[in-house]
Amino acid sequence: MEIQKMTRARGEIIVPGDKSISHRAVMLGALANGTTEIHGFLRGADCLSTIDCFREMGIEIEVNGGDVTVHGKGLNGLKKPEKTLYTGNSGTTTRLLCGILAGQPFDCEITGDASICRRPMGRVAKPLALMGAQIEGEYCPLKIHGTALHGMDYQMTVASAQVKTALILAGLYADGETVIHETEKSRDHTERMLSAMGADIEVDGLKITVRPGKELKPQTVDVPGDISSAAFFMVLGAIMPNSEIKIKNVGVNPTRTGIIDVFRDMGANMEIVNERTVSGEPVADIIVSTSNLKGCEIGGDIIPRLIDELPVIAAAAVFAEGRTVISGAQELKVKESNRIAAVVTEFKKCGIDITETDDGMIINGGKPVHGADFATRSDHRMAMSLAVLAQRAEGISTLDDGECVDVSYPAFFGDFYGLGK
Ligand code: SPQ
Repeated sequence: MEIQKMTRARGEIIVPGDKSISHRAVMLGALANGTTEIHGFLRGADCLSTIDCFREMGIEIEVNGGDVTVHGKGLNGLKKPEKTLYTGNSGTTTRLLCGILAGQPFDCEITGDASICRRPMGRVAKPLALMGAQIEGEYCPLKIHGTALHGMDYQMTVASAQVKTALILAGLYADGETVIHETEKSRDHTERMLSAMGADIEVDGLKITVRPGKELKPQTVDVPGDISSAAFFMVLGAIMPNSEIKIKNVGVNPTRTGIIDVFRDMGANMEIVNERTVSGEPVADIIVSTSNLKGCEIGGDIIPRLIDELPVIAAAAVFAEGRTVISGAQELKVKESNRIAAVVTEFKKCGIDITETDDGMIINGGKPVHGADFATRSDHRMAMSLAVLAQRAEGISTLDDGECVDVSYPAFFGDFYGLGK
């Protein structure tokens, strides 16, 4: 598809519900005793895969627009699925399910699409094995033999909310205390939601302690807008001339707001207003207008707080004066695509001065950019980042697969072009 060009981007927008919170609300709702109501649920392909998997395990789930009702059957209420659980393109579904399924009284299999089958699952299977889990395979399809689990004290080796959450969920089924030490603070939506549901969970900095034995109480969950989706409009508003975009009702949990910190560093014209707490999560409106961005250094413990936003932050860096260095972001290599190689290869097609490094990239910004025929690798975040980049590129740009945005933001192009009218 050809990317239509706009001359400016102005207006208000509400981005779809947070993907991470939507997944967790369905999963924890299924394990709670009673009915969980979810409002503002993200009806993207990934979260719908989570719903399908739980329906396959006997959980009744009603979907009515962004309102989802999950009829939870308690921690021991899942039934053995009759077929292989299919997680589509969703790493979150696959890895979090490993944690839940490891301690069930049945065996099952999980698999997903071609991208999921290339993503490492040993990172959850190995630490879960230390709790007694029996998971065959380091890549999908995985065979999970449900078994009794025991608690453990575990030092994580990778900054990953998915690995952490898989261990926390397994901890709900273990016969003793599970202590997890994170390397860096990653998104903590699971900890917040479990705590609201009455689970025995304590968080002390990078240390999380979970004890089994408590029933989960159902909740009403109001899902805020996803800051990872808001990021595309934050960058668009900053790089386009004569522009101002207000993104309403965005989740600003401090474990997710690395892009706000980076935007401050880059000198973006940005305001965070109407800050409040909804369903135990911080929420705000974000206003970004045309900015004279400058390059900056992005690395260290901020990386897990903006990992999914890095492709579009790289697009911002292209239009910033000076050099931007992104380091410590090797996790990008194991996402829906290798997002370091993907960004560098696609950006180079536009004449951008960008260099790949082992753990990130270096961009020398503020130079002319021309359009190109982009390969998205069917990675939703690449497609949306390239659409933003293309707005400031001279000439025509195309995407080989615009439909992959369905994974996290099915209405992306409508919302995007709406701001140019
Ligand atoms: O679910 P999936 O496919 O892994 O999605 C991505 C994304 O870009 O949408 C990553 F590719 O988000 C992850 C994120 O990178 C969602 C997530 C979560 O909900 O726990 C955590 C992050 O992954 P990780 O590996 O750092 O734990």
